[in-house]
Amino acid sequence: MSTEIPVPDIGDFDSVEIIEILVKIGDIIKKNDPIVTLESDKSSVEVPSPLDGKISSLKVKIGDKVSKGSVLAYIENDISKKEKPKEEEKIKKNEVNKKTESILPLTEQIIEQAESSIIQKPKKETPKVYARPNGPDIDPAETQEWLDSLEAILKNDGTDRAHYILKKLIDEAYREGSHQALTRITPYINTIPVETEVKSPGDQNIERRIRSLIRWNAAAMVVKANKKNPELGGHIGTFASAATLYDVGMNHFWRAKNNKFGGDLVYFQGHSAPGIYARAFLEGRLSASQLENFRQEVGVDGLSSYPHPWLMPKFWQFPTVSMGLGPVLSIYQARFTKYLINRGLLKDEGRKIWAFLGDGETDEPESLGAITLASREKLDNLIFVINCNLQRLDGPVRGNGKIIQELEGIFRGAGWNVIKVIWGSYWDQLLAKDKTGLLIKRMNECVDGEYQAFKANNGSYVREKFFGKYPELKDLVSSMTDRDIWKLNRGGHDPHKVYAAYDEAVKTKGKPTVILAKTIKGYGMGKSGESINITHQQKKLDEEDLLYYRDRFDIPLTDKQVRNIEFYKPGEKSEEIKYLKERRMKLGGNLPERTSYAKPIKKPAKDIFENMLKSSGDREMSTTMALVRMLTSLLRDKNISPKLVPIIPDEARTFGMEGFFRKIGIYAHEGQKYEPEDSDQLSSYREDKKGQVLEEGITETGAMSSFIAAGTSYTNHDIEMIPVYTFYSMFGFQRVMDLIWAAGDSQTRGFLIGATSGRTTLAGEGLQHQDGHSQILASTVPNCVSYDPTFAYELAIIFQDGLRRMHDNQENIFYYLTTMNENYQHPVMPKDCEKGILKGMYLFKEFNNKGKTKVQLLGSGTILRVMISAAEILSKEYNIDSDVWSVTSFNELRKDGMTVERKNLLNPTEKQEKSYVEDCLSKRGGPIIAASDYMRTFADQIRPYVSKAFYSFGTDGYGRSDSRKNLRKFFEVDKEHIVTYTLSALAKEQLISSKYAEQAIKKYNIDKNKPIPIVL
Ligand SMILES: Cc1ncc(C[n+]2csc(CCOP(=O)(O)OP(=O)(O)O)c2C)c(N)n1
Ligand SMILES: [Mg+2]
Repeated sequence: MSTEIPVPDIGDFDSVEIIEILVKIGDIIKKNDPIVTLESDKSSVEVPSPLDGKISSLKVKIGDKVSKGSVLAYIENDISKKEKPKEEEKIKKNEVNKKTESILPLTEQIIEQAESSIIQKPKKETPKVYARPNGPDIDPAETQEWLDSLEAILKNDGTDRAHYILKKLIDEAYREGSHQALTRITPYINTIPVETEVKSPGDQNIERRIRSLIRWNAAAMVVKANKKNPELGGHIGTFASAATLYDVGMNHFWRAKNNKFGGDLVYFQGHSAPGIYARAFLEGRLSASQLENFRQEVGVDGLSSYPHPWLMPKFWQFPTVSMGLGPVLSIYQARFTKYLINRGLLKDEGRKIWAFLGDGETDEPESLGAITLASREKLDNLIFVINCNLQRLDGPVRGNGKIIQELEGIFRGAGWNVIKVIWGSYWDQLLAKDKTGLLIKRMNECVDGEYQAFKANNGSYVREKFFGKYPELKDLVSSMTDRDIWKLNRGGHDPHKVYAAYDEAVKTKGKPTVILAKTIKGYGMGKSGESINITHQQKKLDEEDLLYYRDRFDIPLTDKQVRNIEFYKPGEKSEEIKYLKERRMKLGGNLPERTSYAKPIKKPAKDIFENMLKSSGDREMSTTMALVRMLTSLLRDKNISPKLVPIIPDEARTFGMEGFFRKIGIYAHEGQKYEPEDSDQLSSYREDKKGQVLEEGITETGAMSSFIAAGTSYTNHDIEMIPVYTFYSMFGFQRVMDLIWAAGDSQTRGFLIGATSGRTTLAGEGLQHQDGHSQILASTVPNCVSYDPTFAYELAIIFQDGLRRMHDNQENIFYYLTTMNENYQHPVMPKDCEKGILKGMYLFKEFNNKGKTKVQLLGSGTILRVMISAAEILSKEYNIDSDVWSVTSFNELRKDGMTVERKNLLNPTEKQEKSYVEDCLSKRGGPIIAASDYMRTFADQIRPYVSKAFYSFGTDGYGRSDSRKNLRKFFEVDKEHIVTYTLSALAKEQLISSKYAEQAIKKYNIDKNKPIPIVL
């Protein structure tokens, strides 16, 4: 039986053109296979088949206009078994999967419920029975009594009183030792009760010795470098505070990548790098000479100041030192890992993403800005460790408050599992003796400024100032010496407490975990830097300080060796080295280590781009639309399609990308729990657990972090992916430049698309939206390759070459392409221009009229079209010939110019080479007039590399709202200004009389007295 395939509801559009027919008569197709592609003036979208079957007739051809209900084709769906699509088998299998999928959430829910009901293990000596908060009530009568009491209080004394009683009950529960978080902020004690702490299986003595050696070598590295050259700088105090936090992870938790396992990913706090190097030195991965050359990277095999994958590509994985970037990148890394798993591209091996951050670092909006995404997406593969040493660079983080409590409230409020590691084991006994809760009260009331001061002083100071406030507390420590009091340690320095916290974190299901570890900045540095305000910048230790440090950590060095600041590494057969290596071997290998075993993505079939190289005929479209068309075609390529990661921060409709929603789905880890209101429409909002689009919401920071996660997936997950992040060009580089810089450092591969770009193409949006400088900002990132194409074929050639370079050649570059929202016709690709497109310019058209006066017109992006119009006027009205050049990239031309110039200067006796731009222009007549929709600086970049007179025009100044025509007039990049300025330039070059320019000024009503737009 034949059934018609009509155009479904396509939203607000009527009479939409068919631009592609994707089936032939006789084709056997599956439900949802595309039949045709429709294109409105804003977007293109494929129409899927509503059922399986065989196409029996086609009712449309390319160029036809259709509306909702128009019949596209007929399909026979009672085809014989033999003819059924091969995929049928797979579909059947999928059906089974689908069922499992629908069961899974229920199972997960049950597990989740059961797990969340597991509460504090009862103290051994007094076993108690607890009602399961989410389970059945074990004593309904008792519950009813409590409820009746509450009701009576509410009735007789009102809500305030009821509130007071409830608060009292909770306080009492805490005082009695309940560790269930009943409030957003819990008392200032460890979250994990002593009784339930999981004990470390490690040999604590050896681990302490190893840690001490790492501490020493880390400090020595910084002191040595600064002795050599005080300019070099560095940090001792940060790692000193974090050593235990790293050591426990390295010895017991962080599994390396190897041929059996994908590896945990650890974002180290940037300026703790010396400690990470010091461990790698003991492991034999770095040499003493490399340590000697800490912070010396020019001409020697030195070590980067901070984690820089670009500079140490086999070692560092994540650039973290620009504060705030590590945390946000790690969140999106964790999400991207789940994305790959849910899409079936990556095995779920329970890998974890750990991020270390400073407490001061949490001031950065990037640090906390995405934490709700982590809980919303149930990222139980993510663990934050915040080193709360209470200090940042200048002084206390929250001198008048408590950073740990503040962060606890924020993270718990955001739905994270919060583990506070405040007090070390030496406090356990005191807390056990504190029957009245007075010690906890004192702990709660002290502020961080005081806690810092305690550790900057000594035991007797702590006795007086902390315990001394209450006689009962003074009594509590009366039998302890000052030395004993001084030994009362902080949780983050206690390997037992840290181990227990990490153990719980890795076992937590359904939510991310944050560990808030209290430490001491400059731990062990004594009077030279322990817990004092200048600790952060302490990079020199005098002899006395070094001797103290040696003694404090029992480093087996003589006084002379200490004076020489020697590194210490025990022999290969020593207990320490054997232990350390064995631990890492058990955990799968080295960490950090950057490798890639990804298979290159096969290049797409050539015909995928064929349509883009043809003329669009009468059809007008923007380059943003051309991009969407190209991506839609690429989604039909079986090699490329699964690897494409379209990333959009809530602007899919602006860019005409809403067709992707239905076609490839929006990634949503929970699938779609609702029927979207537009479900009957062709571009309905379809969320899917296997969805491909990363719809980020309004966060350029988040979208950029996803871009980096996807673009570095070739190293972090051994899978090459192709992120295409499309954004409003104004909210790209300008907004998230630091992340783009980090993308470069990370060796990210992918395409950044600055859509609706240029100062005058986004007419109505005004000053805050109109971008005239993103291309200039792009030029500052060394491994960013940027283009400002005008025509669809240019875009296709560039994109295709990008895939070749990043995936065939494995070059660690990324692209920035600007696309516009101005609709115009696209010509057929001129012959032999591919190389020029990629190099940055090619001859688009020659206007040969009388052969008398000539000018070289260079245009980029949308302004190339202005140059073409100006060339026509110059030819027709003034008999002036011109060569019109399409400049696809002033940035690439500049790179070539710089390189050639440098080579020539270094080889003065050799034959001097020509820059590419000079090669193009030197034999051609007349001055050069160059213009773009960006600031003049953009075109000015090639000025030094040409030998002709050069005039550049652009859109310097703030944007504003108006029509494109008026904006181009205002910025003086319309055809009238270009003609006038060209005539004037030719007069200046003595090639024509100046009267022509004067006449043009009058003819076009150009106001000579209008100020230059940079002041308006
Ligand atoms: C974006 C950014 N701003 C400023 C700095 C300079 N800086 C480096 S470390 C630091 C203080 C860090 O304090 P905290 O986060 O508490 O780390 P700690 O050293 O105490 O562990 C500052 C301001 C930076 N690295 N990045
Ligand atoms: Mg700090």
